[in-house]
Amino acid sequence: MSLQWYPGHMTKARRELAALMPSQDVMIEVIDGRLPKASSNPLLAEIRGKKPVIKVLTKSDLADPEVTRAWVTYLEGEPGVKAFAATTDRPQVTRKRIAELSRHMAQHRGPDKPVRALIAGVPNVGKSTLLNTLINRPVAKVGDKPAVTKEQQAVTLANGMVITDSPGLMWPKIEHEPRAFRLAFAGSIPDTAIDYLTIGMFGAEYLLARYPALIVARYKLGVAPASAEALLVEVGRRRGGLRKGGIVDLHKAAELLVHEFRAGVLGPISLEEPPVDGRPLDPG
Ligand SMILES: Nc1nc2c(ncn2[C@@H]2O[C@H](COP(=O)(O)OP(=O)(O)OP(=O)(O)O)[C@@H](O)[C@H]2O)c(=O)[nH]1
Ligand SMILES: [Mg+2]
Repeated sequence: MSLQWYPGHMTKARRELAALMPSQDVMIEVIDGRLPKASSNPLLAEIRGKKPVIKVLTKSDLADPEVTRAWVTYLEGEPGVKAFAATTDRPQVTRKRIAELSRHMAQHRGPDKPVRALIAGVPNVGKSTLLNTLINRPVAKVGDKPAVTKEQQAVTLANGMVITDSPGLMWPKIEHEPRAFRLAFAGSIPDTAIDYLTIGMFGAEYLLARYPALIVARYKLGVAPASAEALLVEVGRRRGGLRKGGIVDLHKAAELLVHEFRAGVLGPISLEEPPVDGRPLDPG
């Protein structure tokens, strides 16, 4: 299954990002810490060209810490890239890291000229939240669904740095099925464009394979269910995903599982790991 979700405002967003980038010193690419590869938009690499990038792995409070550390090391192996894991619980750390890294990466600007940085990334990864953290005021609207931001918004920080937030950008067609499923499971694709059962089955299968103990603990199971469908049946029974007559509604159960994952209540979970031998990320 390939996935297509490229609403009209994104064509404009892409054009405006490309128009602004030449005047910027650094791109701050926001990626979801639970899926750093799937949430790296290949169009942004193209728009950025040879400009340096700070990759901010957001929602790292929801990700597996060991896997996140491996991702930061891996991503920093790429030329012109600095990376760090951020969470909304530690706003001072985020402000300090962004100030230091952008100054370091924009040395050509000299100490008297303000650094200009463009925040970009796929939808719902926390770009506007990052802008609000940096300016320490709620200047940008945020929301737990994709495509909240529709226009670029620039602010000037107390240290003079000029930061622009931008609308979440996808690309016209996601060919790689696991990538589409991860983005949908984590919430970067709107519910109207996905089928909960497909995404829930994908998530259930992955969670059982990689984090069975978290599943057993969360749903108070004696042992891990034998299949993804069996897990959805247990979720449906325990979380009110039942139709009349006590039959489990698998669609409803899948939706419940997806929302529990997104809210982080299953525990710290990463959906993908970096390539083991330091291979570059394939563009898929
Ligand atoms: N748990 C957790 N949630 C976060 C973090 N950062 C952002 N969020 C949540 O992620 C959701 C999306 O945040 P936004 O800042 O609106 O995301 P965005 O990338 O600007 O989204 P679009 O404008 O739609 O592209 C909100 O519900 C935020 O509260 C984080 O570090 N941890
Ligand atoms: Mg936004």
